[in-house]
Amino acid sequence: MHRLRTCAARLRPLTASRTVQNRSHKQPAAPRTFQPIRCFSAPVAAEPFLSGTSSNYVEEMYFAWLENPKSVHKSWDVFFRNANAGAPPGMAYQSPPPLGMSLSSLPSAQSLVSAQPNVEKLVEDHLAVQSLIRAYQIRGHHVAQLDPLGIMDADLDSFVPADIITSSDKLEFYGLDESDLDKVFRLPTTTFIGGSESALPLREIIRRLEMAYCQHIGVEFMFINDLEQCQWIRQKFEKPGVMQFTLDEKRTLLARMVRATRFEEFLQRKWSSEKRFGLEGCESLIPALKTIIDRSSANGVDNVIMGMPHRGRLNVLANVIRKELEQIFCQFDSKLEAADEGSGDVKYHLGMYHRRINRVTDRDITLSLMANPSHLEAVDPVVQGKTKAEQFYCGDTDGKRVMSILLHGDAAFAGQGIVYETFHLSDLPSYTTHGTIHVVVNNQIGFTTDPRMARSSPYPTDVARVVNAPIFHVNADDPEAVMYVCNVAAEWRATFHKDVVVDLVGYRRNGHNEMDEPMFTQPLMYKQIKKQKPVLQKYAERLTSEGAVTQQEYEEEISKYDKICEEAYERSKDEKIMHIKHWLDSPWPGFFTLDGQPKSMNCPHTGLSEDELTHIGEVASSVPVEDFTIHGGLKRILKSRGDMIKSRTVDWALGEYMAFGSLLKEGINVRLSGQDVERGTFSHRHHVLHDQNVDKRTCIPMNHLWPNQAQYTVCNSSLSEYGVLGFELGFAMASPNALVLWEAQFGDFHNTAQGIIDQFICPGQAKWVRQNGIVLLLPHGMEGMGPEHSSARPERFLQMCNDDSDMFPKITGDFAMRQLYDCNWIVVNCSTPANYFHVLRRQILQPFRKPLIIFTPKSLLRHPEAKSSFDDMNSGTDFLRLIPDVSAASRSTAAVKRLVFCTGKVYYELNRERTTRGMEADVAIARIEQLSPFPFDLVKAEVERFPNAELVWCQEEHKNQGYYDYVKPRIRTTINRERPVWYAGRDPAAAPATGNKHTHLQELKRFLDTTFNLEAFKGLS
Ligand SMILES: Cc1ncc(C[n+]2csc(CCOP(=O)(O)OP(=O)(O)O)c2C)c(N)n1
Ligand SMILES: [Mg+2]
Repeated sequence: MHRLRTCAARLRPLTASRTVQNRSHKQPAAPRTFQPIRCFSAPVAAEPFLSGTSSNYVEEMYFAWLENPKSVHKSWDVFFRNANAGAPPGMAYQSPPPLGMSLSSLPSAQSLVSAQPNVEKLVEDHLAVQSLIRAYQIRGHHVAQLDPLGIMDADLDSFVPADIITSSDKLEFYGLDESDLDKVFRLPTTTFIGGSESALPLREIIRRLEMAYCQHIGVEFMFINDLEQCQWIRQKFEKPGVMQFTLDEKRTLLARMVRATRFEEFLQRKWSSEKRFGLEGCESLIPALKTIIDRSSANGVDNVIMGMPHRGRLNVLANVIRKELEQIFCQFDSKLEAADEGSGDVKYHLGMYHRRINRVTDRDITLSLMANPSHLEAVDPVVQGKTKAEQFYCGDTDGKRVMSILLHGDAAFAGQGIVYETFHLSDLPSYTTHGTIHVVVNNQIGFTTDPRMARSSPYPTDVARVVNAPIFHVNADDPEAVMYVCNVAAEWRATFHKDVVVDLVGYRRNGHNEMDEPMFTQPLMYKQIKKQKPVLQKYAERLTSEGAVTQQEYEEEISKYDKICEEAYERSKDEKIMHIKHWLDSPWPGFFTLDGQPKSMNCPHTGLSEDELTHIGEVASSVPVEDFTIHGGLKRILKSRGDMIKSRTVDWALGEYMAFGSLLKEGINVRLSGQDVERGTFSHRHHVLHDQNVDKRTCIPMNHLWPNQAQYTVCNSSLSEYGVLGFELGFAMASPNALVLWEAQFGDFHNTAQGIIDQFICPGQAKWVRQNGIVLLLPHGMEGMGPEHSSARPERFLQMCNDDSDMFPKITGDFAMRQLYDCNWIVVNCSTPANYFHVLRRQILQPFRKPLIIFTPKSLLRHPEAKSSFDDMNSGTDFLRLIPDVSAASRSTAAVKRLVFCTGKVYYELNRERTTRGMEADVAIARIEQLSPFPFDLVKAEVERFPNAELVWCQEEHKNQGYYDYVKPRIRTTINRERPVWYAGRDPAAAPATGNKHTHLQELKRFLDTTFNLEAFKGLS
């Protein structure tokens, strides 16, 4: 039950006997008088050896000394004794005694301390008061009244910390008693409760601390290891009178509460049986967000990007982003037809983008809410990536113009690891958005699960402590307190550009959704909720009793908004067609036609002129800055690059260089992010050179290619996949004119980012009509490296492709482009550097955006045959979706007995084996480089070239993995199912690869045998 609160005015008197008994053994019976004395903070600051950061250390030592003088070094003991005894500045410090000498042999210390015995007691009492103040600053939030229901404690614990003064006997903890309550104490510089006073009676000190830290706001900040930031927060919450609002502010707040509340009531009245995940019980979220936005706008922010879960989303769309109400209401009409292609999404997932004038600041502001899946918190890194990109494009290097707001549910915030991953991006140079304001809609429940079963941390917000973000818990039934903390949060972000959390502690008036019965599982909580007066009513009563509004004004405000809703409802009936594109969170102005179509269905050739290739190659082989010493090994690598360029050849790394470098020339920004991407996990890339003699001096030659080129960002990420891939996806969302790539360290690690792949990348366009050109580079290949370092799981990506395996498509002139346009993503496995180069360039030169999944090789990075000539990259050349056989088999195609289709690096193993066995005339090998969308036309042509050949699909992966299940039905469709497609590859298996090198080689030998044994499939059909 609600904790019984006490404040200084109600402190219980101590009994005389206890007072005497408890104090007598601790204190000399000296008379106590109050007189100005040296307090710790001021004189210590005057000590010559103390400055800046050392004061934190001194503080620690000091508190340790207070608890037990023996716990610190003797020199500190002497110092604190002398300081307390009134030694003048500069005199308190004594050199440490030589080893072995006892404290008693230090005459000066002894004489100072013993000279003023009463002062010591005074100092102790002052220090006790300082400790008490500090206790409230650290632990006051544990006793703040945060739960509007008064049932639970927001920190899951009804324990009152021993050092918080809830009754006068608690004073004993500090060696104080009731008689000290009216004594005046000097206030330390680490508190602002005095306002203009520098000393206060203890009773008043406690009362003010209670007011600052134990009412409807609980502030958690003392873990922040920055004194300036702590002082800033203390000031915001401790200064007397900080929580005062003008009449206008109160009336605006009431009007916002009216809108928030009546919106939900309206939906409930009209569509009582529809799910909407209403905000009832936490309606103050709406004024909270509006306050944050108003204040941030006043501070110069003109673009706010938001991400949020289901709870209250429609309300936020209506009352914060200001989506037209009829557009929201028509979503409830089940007869509404979808006008757009794609599957669409439920109404509480859709995004939104709106540019408007902020009425409070009269400044332009763009608000967008990102579309998101049901997967709670998955949108967090996406919002951050999009925010970073918007900052990048407008040159907002310190986040003064663009900011993000993330909303969370209490259970999800505590439970989902992506929250932690996202926090860890917050201060990394290439990922920071310079401070995010997090708002937790803490209704103290997650579906049917109580907080005690949902988290092990006291608060749902504890995860934020890892990045030193202050956390402001606030009782959501006190709208003014909510508004206050939101103002402080916005100011914090504008001042320090760091994350901050507002924890809105409310309740959930209905079940998880409006159809759900909460009494099954939370009977007592819901009995209390039924009795709970709605926050709007409480606040209206408060303002009317204060005389801030009249009852009539309040009622008029309600009927005004109800009328707005009714009129919009009438208009919504005219909406016959639902356009998801009206719910776009990231429009790309100018990229499409006005109808949202690509401007053409052509892609220019992706090849480059000889000069461009040579120039990029030369920069890639050089150190383009003066006096820069690179590692000897790297010198050799650059030299061999130079040699390749002279012989008009590229390897994998150079192919990539050519693609990036040429796009930069064309004004396309390129961003490559992932673990260890700068050097490349396999040490092949070396995009960032490190001076061997000057710490942290680096050079990115890619940024020295052309005058006025676009920017190349290459950044090693934190060790996260889910967070970083989400971030890059968000970055890619902001503009179509950037090549954004995320590379997994080994391809299989992408599966810890599965939610981003399954929920955003694969179906994003279908759900939200929003294109995205992100590129995933997934190292893949069976190299005997064991189960976790072999497979990027092509089968999973292919299984999620939306092309039809059973339909042979109509082959028209623009078939290849149309196919790309229609697919949900592109999956390739290139076998040559030239093709890798082309597919990267095509990604930008094609007139629309699709996610591109590239399985990248490991052994081919240095394979002597995996090189391409400039001839394959010159002007007029293009990406090859299929590389036909070019061996002797192609000279006498009718005689060829077997046509082997494959993809990726296994081609080189097959080719070598064919040569070894002398079977060039018998076996043709064709490489399918673009797996999806499937090159039906080219496969058909290749099959027709070898009319008498058996068809085999060869892969190095296990049969139930890799490409077989995807490719086989499509080849069969291509050949009208007239002939079998045989399988040569590893047997089905549970793990992607063996950990045993010998087994690996055995398996390789076995499937190569099958591939080249022309009898292998005889008699089978
Ligand atoms: C990643 C994920 N796991 C599970 C769910 C299913 N789910 C939907 S809402 C919900 C409870 C969320 O509780 P909370 O975060 O406190 O938000 P609230 O609904 O209380 O606002 C759950 C478990 C989900 N949507 N996403
Ligand atoms: Mg909840």
